[in-house]
Amino acid sequence: MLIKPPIDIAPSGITSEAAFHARRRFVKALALGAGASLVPPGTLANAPYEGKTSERGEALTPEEIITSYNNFYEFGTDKGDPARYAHEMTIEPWTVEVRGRAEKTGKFALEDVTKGLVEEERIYRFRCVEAWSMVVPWTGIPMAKFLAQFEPKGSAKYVRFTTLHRPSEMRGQRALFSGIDWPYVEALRLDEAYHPLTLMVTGVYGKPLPNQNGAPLRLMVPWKYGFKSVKSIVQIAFTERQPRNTWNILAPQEYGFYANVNPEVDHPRWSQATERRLPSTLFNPNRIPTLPFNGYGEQVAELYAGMDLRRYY
Ligand SMILES: Nc1nc2c(c(=O)[nH]1)N[C@H]1C(S)=C(S)[C@@H](COP(=O)(O)O)O[C@H]1N2
Ligand SMILES: [Mo]
Repeated sequence: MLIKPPIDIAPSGITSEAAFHARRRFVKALALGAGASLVPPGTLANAPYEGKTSERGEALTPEEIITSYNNFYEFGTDKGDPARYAHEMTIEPWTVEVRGRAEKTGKFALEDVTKGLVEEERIYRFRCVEAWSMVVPWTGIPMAKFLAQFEPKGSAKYVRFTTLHRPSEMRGQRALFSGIDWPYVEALRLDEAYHPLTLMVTGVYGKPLPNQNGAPLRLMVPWKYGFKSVKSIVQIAFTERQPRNTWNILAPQEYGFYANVNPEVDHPRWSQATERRLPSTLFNPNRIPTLPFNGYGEQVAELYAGMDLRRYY
């Protein structure tokens, strides 16, 4: 596994002394580890997180919050359920099936679909449709590179991602009244999937992705609401027509296909104009304005040129 240093590792501007030394340690570790290959996917050796921020200078959400406050309905609907029960899911071995409009289809071992692909660290804002948000240092493979290895055909216009369906290990899938028609599915237009910001995530905070965050592979599209970022992916399908997605099937009036973060289009039951940036408490709610496309408009707005974003929500 090749490891590329985080893109914002270059010393720039004013840095705290601790962060400076942490960076030096990291650069040293990189130098020592150059050519080493015994690093599990999702691992960035000794990545320094002290004093790290997003490109807008926002502090990272603590790792303990990112890995204990989750949505992963396969393990229950309480925010604590995934951290409590996701260890019951076996992630080794892991197989990914590729089907549809591509030259290379079939069943592949996880090692074979990540082999030779360079992982990067990306610090992204992450905004749930429920109006809470985090700033997360993800590790992952640019989705364009991940998908290109399957050689999608010209007729492929969308890509659909499907989560593991294994009721014996996912107690939420055994629940009688879950409402969701398992497995959880999500999809993107192929040009959205190929956008340089879109990531196939394998890790967080420099470590392999914990099960509750969607190990071993999950989608990340930082300008869209969190429900698009489907977890624990076992199938990828290239399609000509727009696939349905789980939350759109469940409540089409509330959740669309596009799900671009948009402070001007409210959820029918609550406002999307602001968000609670975690950590958020009763006394310090940390409520901040929500930005169009979650602050990534400059990079992605052109994908939707000419589209009525109230209609295509
Ligand atoms: N398979 C699956 N993927 C899923 C979900 C889910 O319930 N099942 N929840 C989604 C929602 S609503 C959000 S906000 C994010 C939460 O990701 P996190 O727990 O890593 O913060 O995962 C998304 N991916
Ligand atoms: Mo969400």
